Amino acid sequence: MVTPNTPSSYELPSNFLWGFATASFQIEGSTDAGGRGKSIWDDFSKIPGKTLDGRDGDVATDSYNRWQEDLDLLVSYGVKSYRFSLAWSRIIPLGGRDDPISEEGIKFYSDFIDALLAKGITPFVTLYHWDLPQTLHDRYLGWLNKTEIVQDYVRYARVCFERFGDRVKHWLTMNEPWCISILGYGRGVFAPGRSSDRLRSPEGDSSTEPWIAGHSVILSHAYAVRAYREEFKQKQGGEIGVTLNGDWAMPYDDSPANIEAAQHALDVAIGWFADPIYLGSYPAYMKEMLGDRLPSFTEEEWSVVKGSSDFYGMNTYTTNLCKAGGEDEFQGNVEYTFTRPDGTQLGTQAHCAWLQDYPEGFRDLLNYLYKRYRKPIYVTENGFAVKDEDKKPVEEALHDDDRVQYYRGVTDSLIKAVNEDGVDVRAYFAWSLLDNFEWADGYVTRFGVTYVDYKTQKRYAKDSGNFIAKWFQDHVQQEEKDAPPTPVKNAKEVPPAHGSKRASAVHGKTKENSKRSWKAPLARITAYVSTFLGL
Ligand code: GBH
Repeated sequence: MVTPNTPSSYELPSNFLWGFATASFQIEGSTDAGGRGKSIWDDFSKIPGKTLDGRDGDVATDSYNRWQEDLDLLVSYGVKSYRFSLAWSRIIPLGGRDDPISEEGIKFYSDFIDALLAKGITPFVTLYHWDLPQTLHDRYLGWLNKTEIVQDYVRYARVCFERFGDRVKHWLTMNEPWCISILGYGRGVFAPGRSSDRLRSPEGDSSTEPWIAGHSVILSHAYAVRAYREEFKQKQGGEIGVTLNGDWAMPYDDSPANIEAAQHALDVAIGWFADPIYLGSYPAYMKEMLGDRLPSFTEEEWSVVKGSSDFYGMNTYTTNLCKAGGEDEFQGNVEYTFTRPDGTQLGTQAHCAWLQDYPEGFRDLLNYLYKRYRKPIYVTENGFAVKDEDKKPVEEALHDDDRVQYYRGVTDSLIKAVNEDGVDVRAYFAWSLLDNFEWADGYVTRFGVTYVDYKTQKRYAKDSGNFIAKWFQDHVQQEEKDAPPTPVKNAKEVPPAHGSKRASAVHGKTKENSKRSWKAPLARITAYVSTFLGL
């Protein structure tokens, strides 16, 4: 176990946003309340065998009823921002562009947004986190029908901009297009559960549908962004982008085939969406692997897709060691392992098989994304599920050492990426505020920094929640406005900062502080120059 040695002078800028993330279906419950229409997860999660523990999302963490309690929790952690998602079928119960809007649904989110703002918490809003209105699936197979879904999604997005955009300044169009497409239409493990595997699904074609779904997701995102920029941005002044999942890919060893395999893994996990959106083209490997199964964009579509994200939204959890081979197109025909050639494990194993703790990979991924896509990065999800946490009594579960260790590692990587590598990172959201409905895992896998006792719905802060709160309070510079103005000529007389930055900032900007604030931009310039020189 390595204890990170973050240099004490490192910090994050005062406008850095940090907090926790959740998603509507994973926390709200109350699936019948307030006129909400069904989502594709409602019935899917009730089909025997679809969730590990056979449980559904009808109650979840009961946050539809307990949102005030959740808000108090956020306040107690001292967060600057909260990332949550809107349930499309609460706002438009039937989902479609000609279907009625539910004023009750609007009011629920509107009140919540007001309450966040009243506590000084910045809302960071995801429009779509996997809970497609069931009606749109029944009418035309949802994401498989590009012409219909693009229009319905854009109308939904417009309603949200109209009703919430006076107060919401940070929008995410889609959460993890790869998961929507591959897990929903390829592996068939997430709703709507389509797959070529007839033991899993009576319908579906895993060789074509995921790529079609992904195409619709990209276009829906892009046209919604265009609507925002043309009709709302000027008066509302917010920003909008997509958030992509993507774990760091490390070659298993230094054989050329495995080095290439790691890039192929990134091309399919990330490049499939990021290259069109940020660079205006598909990765060559996607075309090579899929041939004419990869849907192409018209010229007009390319012009809407390219440049359609104001920032890079990054969800990441782990690092995979990559070996060439295998026949899993969803991983780019690359095999993943956590076992190094010498037989050791990459890091601490989480409850879910796909996750081990490897903080160096987090830093490498930040560098890769920043160099390749050249956008400010918002880390919109990152987290860990402690092995067998569910089997522990509450008192024990609260001391979630492996999760604390995970966050120690990634925060150290984060601040080094900013201060040493010059990566422009502007936000960090840990997944998740609460233990919650973990999709196909049901409630067995717990990702929360707050423990939820599902029998009582009581919430208890875990050590990791307190760790994150303290770490960010210690490392994010205090806002200028909190400090009394310090005349520059007196700067020398101000004693150097000691102890927490919080305390030091109260005495104004010290010489040391102002020197520090140059460090990140300088590192950033150095990084740019070395990229241009091809270093
Ligand atoms: C996030 O996805 C989700 O946004 C969030 O809702 C969820 O609760 C959280 O993760 C924790 O799981 O072995 O082929 O099934 C994380 C990205 C990508 C991680 C797919 C798991 C498994 C691939 N996920 N990956 S597979």
